[in-house]
Amino acid sequence: LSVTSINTVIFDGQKPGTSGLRKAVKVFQQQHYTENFVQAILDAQREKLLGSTLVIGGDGRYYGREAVQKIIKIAAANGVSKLLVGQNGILSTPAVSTIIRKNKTLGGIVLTASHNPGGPNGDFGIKFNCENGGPAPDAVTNKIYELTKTIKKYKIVNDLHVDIDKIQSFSIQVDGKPFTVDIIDSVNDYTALMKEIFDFDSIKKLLQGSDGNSSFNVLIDAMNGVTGPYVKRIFGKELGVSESNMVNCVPKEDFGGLHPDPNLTYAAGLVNAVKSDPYDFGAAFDGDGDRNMIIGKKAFFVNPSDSLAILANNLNVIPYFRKTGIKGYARSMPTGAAVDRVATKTNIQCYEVPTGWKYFGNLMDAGKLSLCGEESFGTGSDHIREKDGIWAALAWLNVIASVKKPVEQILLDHWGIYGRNFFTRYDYENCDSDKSNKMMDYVENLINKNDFVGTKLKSGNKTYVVKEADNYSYKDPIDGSVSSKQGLRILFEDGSRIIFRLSGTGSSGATIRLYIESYESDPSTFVQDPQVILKPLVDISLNLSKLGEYTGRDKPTVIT
Ligand code: VG1
Ligand code: CO
Repeated sequence: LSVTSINTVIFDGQKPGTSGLRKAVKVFQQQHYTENFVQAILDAQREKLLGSTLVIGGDGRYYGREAVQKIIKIAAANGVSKLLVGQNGILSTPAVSTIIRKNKTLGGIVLTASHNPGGPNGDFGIKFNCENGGPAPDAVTNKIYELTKTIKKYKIVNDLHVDIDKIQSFSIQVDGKPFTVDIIDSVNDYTALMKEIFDFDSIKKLLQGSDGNSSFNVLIDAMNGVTGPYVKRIFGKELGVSESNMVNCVPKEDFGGLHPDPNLTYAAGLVNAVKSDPYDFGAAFDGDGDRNMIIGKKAFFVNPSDSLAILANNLNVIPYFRKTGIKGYARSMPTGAAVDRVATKTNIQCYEVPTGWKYFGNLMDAGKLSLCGEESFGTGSDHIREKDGIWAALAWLNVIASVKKPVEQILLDHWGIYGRNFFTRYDYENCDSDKSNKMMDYVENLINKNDFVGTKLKSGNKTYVVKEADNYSYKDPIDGSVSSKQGLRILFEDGSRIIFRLSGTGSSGATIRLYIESYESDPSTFVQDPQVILKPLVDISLNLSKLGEYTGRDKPTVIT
C-alpha cells in the first residue's frame, strides 16, 4: 500500500482543554477535521515517531470506530511501526495508561469525551497520552495546537482497513516498510494489574461473606460506558459478584441516553437503588472509566475529597503500597483539603496542583507521589498516570475488608480524628461564554483591589475575613514550568475557601464551577448537611460575584 498526501483546510479552535480536544460529534465529522488533529498529534512527536508504537482505544462512544480507522490509516502513513488497538476500539482511559506503560510505547491516543453525553448529537474527543502513560502536559498540547493552526496537508494510507472486532495481529507493507496493527483484548492487562495491586482474596471474602460475617452487598453501575467489560471481568469473574449486582454493563455508543457522569445528579439511578434496597456499597464510573462515585448503605455519600483522605489514611492495607511505600499525596487546588490533614499527621508530603490529571504526572515520575485525587470524582495512584474509577472502588473494598467497618462508620471515625472539611461544588452548565467571562473578570478585578485582603464578608451570624486572594498560578516543582490563571481563589483566615473556575472540558458555551470549603472541628457538626454548614459561604460567593445577574441563573445545574 502507498501513502497519499491530502491538501487540507485549517480549523480554528483545535485547542485541547483540561483533558484533550472535546467537541460535538458533528464538528469531528467535518471533512478533514479529525485527520488534521491526528496529524498534528503525530507531528508534535516528530523525531520519535518513526518506528514507534502507539496504543489506540476509547470509551466506545459514537464515532469512535470511524476515528480508530482514520488513526490507523494516518499512523501507517506517518512512519509509525505498530499500533496496539483495543478490540472493537474499546479501552478505558486507565487501561490505555496501563498498556502504554506495560509496553513502553511512545504514547497513546484516547478517543473519549469522558463524562460528556455521546451519540450523534453528543460529544466526541481525542486525547494524546505520552510515554509515561499520562495525559500530555501543556507543553505538548500547546505544540499540537500550534501545528493545527498551520497544517497544509496530512498523510494517509487510504486503502488500509483493519477488522478491529477480531483479536489478531495484522501486518502489511507501507511503502516497503512493515506496519503492524495488533487488536488486543481490552481488559486483560488492566485486570492483571489490579490483581497485583489489591488483595483479591480478602475482597472476595468480604463480598461473599465468611467467618460468620454475612456477605457485603454491592451495586456497581457502569453507566453504559466503557467500564462494563472491566466490571464484568473483575467484579463478576474474579470477585464473584452476581450479574444482578452489576448494572448498565454493556458499552453503548450513546450511553443509552445517560449522562455518564458519576455524581448525585447524573447517577441518580444508582443512588435511588442503594437508598431503597439493602446494599452496603455502591459505585459508579464515568464514560471512559477514570471517575468514580462511592456511596455506602442507604446511599450515604462519600465526597471525593473525603474519599482521598480516607484512602490516604488507610493506604497501608493495600499490598501495592506496602511494597512501594507511601511517597507523597497530592490533590488539585479546588479539592477539599481533608487529605492535607492526614499528610500533616503522618508527616508525608502533600502537593497542590491545578485542575487536571496531567499535573500529577511529573511528581509521580519523580517518585514523589503515591496517591492523588480531585474533587471531581477522580482518585488514583502512581500505578498508572490517569485517575482510575475501578481502582478507586477496589481500593475502598480492600480498606473495608481490612478495617471491617461500614462506609459511614469509616467516615465518622475519620472525622472524629481529623475534623471535617465540609466541601461543596456548584456547577452552572451551559452558560453564555461572554457573560461568564465578564463575571470572572469582574470577580478578578474585585479580589485584586488593594483593600480586598482584610475585608470582612458577612452572612447571617457568620463573618469571614479575607486572608489572601489571587488567580491561582502553579510552578511545577520538577520541570519548573508555570501554569497561570488556574482559578480565582479567596482564602479566609479560618481556612475556609471560595474558588471560581471556568470548566475546560465543555464542548460549547461555558460552565462556571464554584467550589466552597470550610473546616469544622466541633463533632456536633460532623453529621450535618454540608449545604447547611456552607450556606453562609455560598451566599457570600453568589453576592460577591453577581453570578445571578451575569448568567441569569438562580440555581446550579449540579450540586456536589
Ligand atoms: C473536569 C474536572 C477535572 C478533571 C477533568 C477531566 O475539568 O473538574 O477535575 O480532571 O474534568 O476529567 P473541568 O476543566 O471541566 O473543570 V475526565 O473524567 O473528563 O477525563
Ligand atoms: Co473521565
